[in-house]
Amino acid sequence: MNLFRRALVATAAVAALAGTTATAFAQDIKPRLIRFGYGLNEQSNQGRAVKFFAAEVEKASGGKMKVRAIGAAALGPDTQMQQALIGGAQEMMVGSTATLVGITKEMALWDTPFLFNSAKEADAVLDGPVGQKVMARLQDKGLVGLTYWENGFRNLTNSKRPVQKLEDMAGVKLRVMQNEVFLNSFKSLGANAVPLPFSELFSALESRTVDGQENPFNTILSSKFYEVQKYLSVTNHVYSPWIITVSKKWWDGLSKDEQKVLLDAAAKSRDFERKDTREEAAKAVAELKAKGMQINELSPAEVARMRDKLTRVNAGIAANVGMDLWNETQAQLGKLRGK
Ligand code: TF8
Repeated sequence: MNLFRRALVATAAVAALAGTTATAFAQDIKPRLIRFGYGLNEQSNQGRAVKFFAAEVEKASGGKMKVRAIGAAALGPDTQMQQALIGGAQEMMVGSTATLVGITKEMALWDTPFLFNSAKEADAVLDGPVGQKVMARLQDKGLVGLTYWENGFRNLTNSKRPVQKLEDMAGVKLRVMQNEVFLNSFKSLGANAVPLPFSELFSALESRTVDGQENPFNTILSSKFYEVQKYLSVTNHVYSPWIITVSKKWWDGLSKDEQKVLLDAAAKSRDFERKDTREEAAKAVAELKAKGMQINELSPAEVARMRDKLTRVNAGIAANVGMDLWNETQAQLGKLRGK
């Protein structure tokens, strides 16, 4: 590089730097410490995306807003963190929408078995008017939802036997997430469903307090469930979103610029997280096999039987979330499917 070009590059670099600091100074941003809790470990897709979010917030705020990421449920299981956010003792978290159903009943929509046929459908509904409406309902309860991340399509693992048909579920003591939809869904499949927080799951599986659980491939891998579960049945019975929430008490005290930093970082983190999760999920089956899990698909006939049993819980979900919301969802899905 000749001298002239080198000088040009240097000037450009200084200008870029000055530009960032100038905007950060012009903005109404105060030093903030954000305690951001989550339930999975640092090496999980959830952990990676929280790290990404933290870096975005620091960058966009010129280092003033610091995100302290606290994983592995060190701040408690989802339900406990939600209460801390509502009370203002913690600023942010990411967790399952399923654990929010007790706070905002409309969240049960996402627990509808076989609601989405693909991640593409899930993105369209979650990011569209229905997803935004459900998210907005959190505000009366003291929470602000920023965006949905992908947890993913859930699959069944257990330590007893391969689940190849409906009857194989009989008597399997299965950990489910803590809400009525999951409880009813798995009871109707014949399992002995036991609600437990995620943070207690590994040891419950290890001690055989429960025989099985259901979660996306990513989590089965990152939480090392393959160490304590032999059989994995590919059921894809429901798509689970994660949701980033903020304490409304705290949020209301932020400037518009500070809120924008968080909203922009959330939007970027969503794209990062979904891509990363999908890439990991695509490789996970082979890895789980290599770790010694015995994996089986279900025949289309068995999936149909399961679907039939599970869709019996739909009427109850529709009534709980409200017929308007239910119909709007079905209408959007119909359009997406070209009907
Ligand atoms: C579950 C969920 C978990 C989430 C996570 C801890 O089984 O799928 O992945 O709750 O945020 O509980």
